[in-house]
Amino acid sequence: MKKGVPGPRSRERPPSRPTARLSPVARQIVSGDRRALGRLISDVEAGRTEARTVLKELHSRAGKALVVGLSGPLGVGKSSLVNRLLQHLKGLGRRVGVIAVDPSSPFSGGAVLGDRVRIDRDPSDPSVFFRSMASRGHPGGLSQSTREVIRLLEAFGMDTILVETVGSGQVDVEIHSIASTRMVVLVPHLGDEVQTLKAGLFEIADIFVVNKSDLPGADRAARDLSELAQLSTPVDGWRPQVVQTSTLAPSGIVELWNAVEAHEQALRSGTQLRARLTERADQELRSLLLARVQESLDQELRPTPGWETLVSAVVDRTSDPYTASEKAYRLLLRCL
Ligand SMILES: Nc1nc2c(ncn2[C@@H]2O[C@H](COP(=O)(O)OP(=O)(O)O)[C@@H](O)[C@H]2O)c(=O)[nH]1
Ligand SMILES: [Mg+2]
Repeated sequence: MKKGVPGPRSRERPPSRPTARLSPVARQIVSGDRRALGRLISDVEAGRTEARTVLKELHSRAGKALVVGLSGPLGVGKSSLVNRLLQHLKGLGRRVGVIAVDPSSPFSGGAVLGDRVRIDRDPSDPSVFFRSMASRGHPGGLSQSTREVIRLLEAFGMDTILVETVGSGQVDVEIHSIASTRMVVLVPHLGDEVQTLKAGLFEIADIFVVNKSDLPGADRAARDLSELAQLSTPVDGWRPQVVQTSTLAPSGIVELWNAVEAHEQALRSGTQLRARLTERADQELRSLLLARVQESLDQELRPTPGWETLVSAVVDRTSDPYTASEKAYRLLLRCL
């Protein structure tokens, strides 16, 4: 194990900090109560305020896990890779949390779309915890829920968190950027997949995975991606690496995990780790603040006569909406 990369850990829970001052629910989480964790995650997803209280308590206990994002188009084999990585990580003695941000990921036995892969899971295995998250709901936003579920899994004692998302636009890019190592998964015939990744995932890949390398064209695809990677500016000495895998054989899984560890090592020995953590904290604060402002707007400003007057003025064309919104902004500041 290289210096600075967390783990491998034993399957035993790490020595815990004193829990006497924690609330009962927070204590259940840090002591490894899976049912309590499941319930709290549901509270987080529903945006219940009780969850917020526990999240506050647990923040200082989180932040140490290696968070790995797997993103890319539907059907490229992300869930299959998660399966294979899990086997490897269990062999390393890691405790792994898996989050699939995908309504149709059948972790919980939901409908299986087409021939998509079901993650093998053993509910009694204490070293693994799965959660699939619906892409709808989430009053505070899907990205915020993801951050909070990661926080809970870390406090629960997971040292590795795998986050699977489907490459589809801005929300996916946002969730993907929560991870410290970001994999983008593709398959040998890259044409269409590369097009669908124009949303920006491509720029935030630390590792490109050419999965289904048992199919023809994998070498070619890997070469093309390596050439692209060579054009990028190295960050802390790291240029995106390209790894070929096949979950059928399986092959390339160990190499893939080694690339993750090498990337974490590069992050830790350079300036990027702090930069990424700062970017993540900045995004989270912004998202919480915007939610708070939105709440004040709906609950405190919109019911006031001042707001109604501004709206009427726009309707009567005695004010334009731009001027009215400036005035509304000043009114809102008074509400905050
Ligand atoms: N030939 C081949 N098929 C694979 C490989 N990995 C996954 N698949 C298949 O690709 C399909 C989609 O896999 P899945 O893991 O659900 O993809 P996801 O949508 O990206 O999570 C399934 O039928 C898998 O059996 C691979 O390495 N080689
Ligand atoms: Mg999947």
